[in-house]
Amino acid sequence: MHTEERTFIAVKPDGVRRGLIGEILRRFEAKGYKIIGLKMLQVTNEQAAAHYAEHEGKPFYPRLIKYIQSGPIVAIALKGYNVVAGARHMMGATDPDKAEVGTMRADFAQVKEYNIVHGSDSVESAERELAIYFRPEELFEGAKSMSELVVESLDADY
Ligand code: IDP
Ligand code: MG
Repeated sequence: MHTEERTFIAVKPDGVRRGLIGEILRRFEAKGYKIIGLKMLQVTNEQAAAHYAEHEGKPFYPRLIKYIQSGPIVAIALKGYNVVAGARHMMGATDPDKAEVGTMRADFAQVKEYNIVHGSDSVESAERELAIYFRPEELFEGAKSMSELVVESLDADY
């Protein structure tokens, strides 16, 4: 049986600064993924360390931590079929010069230090990262789609 996944996306500080919040949200919405959580926030030291724990000790780690805290991010929780891999496909490779044209990183970024958007790399990472940035009650899993509401309104007994 196919099940829907959840993933964690962030418009990184350079994406926010560049005015790309709407464009990034637009692309994911147009794909058909459901936005179940959304907020702008300043990443704390604790959140940055937890988010990028796998990169601790790498040469670029100190700059990465500074970058993700260099301004507000927009945290996005998405839900959909195969959304973890699908969203990363839409974002493109880490290095914008290697990303396929048409992906967000290829279209809007130049270097991997400033690649505008983050997306979880597995279902396990997604659940871990969602918990860093969202409380359970901030994720609106059960929100009905417009088509469900339309059918309900047509079936209303009045
Ligand atoms: P991903 O974001 O495509 O999953 P990761 O390898 O998980 O890529 O790296 C996390 C983030 O760290 C990247 O998005 C990028 O901002 C930064 N980064 C990765 N590799 C380098 C590097 O070699 N130099 C500078 N920054 C890097
Ligand atoms: Mg990664």
